[in-house]
Amino acid sequence: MKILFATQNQHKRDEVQALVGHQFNILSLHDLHFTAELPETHETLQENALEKALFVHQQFSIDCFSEDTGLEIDALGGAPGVYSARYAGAGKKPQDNVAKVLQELGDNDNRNAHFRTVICLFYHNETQYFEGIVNGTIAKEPAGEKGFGYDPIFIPEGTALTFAQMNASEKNDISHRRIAIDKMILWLNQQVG
Ligand code: ITT
Repeated sequence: MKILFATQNQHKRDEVQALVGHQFNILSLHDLHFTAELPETHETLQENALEKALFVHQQFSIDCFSEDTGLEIDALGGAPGVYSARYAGAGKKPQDNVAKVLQELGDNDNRNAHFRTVICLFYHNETQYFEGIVNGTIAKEPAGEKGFGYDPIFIPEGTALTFAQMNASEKNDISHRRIAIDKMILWLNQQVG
């Protein structure tokens, strides 16, 4: 089955293609030569995910899904959360976002955080949501070159490594995105029998 992933983030697309295996062919906006930035104007991950999926559905009139992800840090009252992409400004620069998190947290001992992904699937004119959460802590300094975004400072529970120190498959085994995608695939498989 072919399905369009409404994202401009190629890292996300690559992770999701690896997660779903050969059963699904994940088309990206890049494959369709559609380069417009997707709107994210709301205050919740769910609303933003819906907005992105609707925007793309209106362009192509085909089933698609989008996802919005936030890093939610307890000691920062859940920030950067829904504002994760632009936490340090409109430039959306990952290094600046990471630096801002470390600066805001300072020496705070409470470094508990989680990544939360909300997928919005537009399938046969109905909307479905799937959520994935992974708990962890924020490192004192960035470590690792792999992954993307906040991966160099996020240490998932049960490990001593940041996501950026893990291979793609190690991150994919336990990630927020993995949990949400598994739920979506289960649901899609139930629809097609
Ligand atoms: P689209 O909206 O086009 O999907 P985006 O990169 O803007 O792409 P988000 O708004 O969901 O996507 O991203 C929120 C921020 O969180 C952004 O800075 C990402 O780099 C970061 N992020 C998302 N998933 C992540 C992950 O698995 N690991 C680390 N950082 C992640």
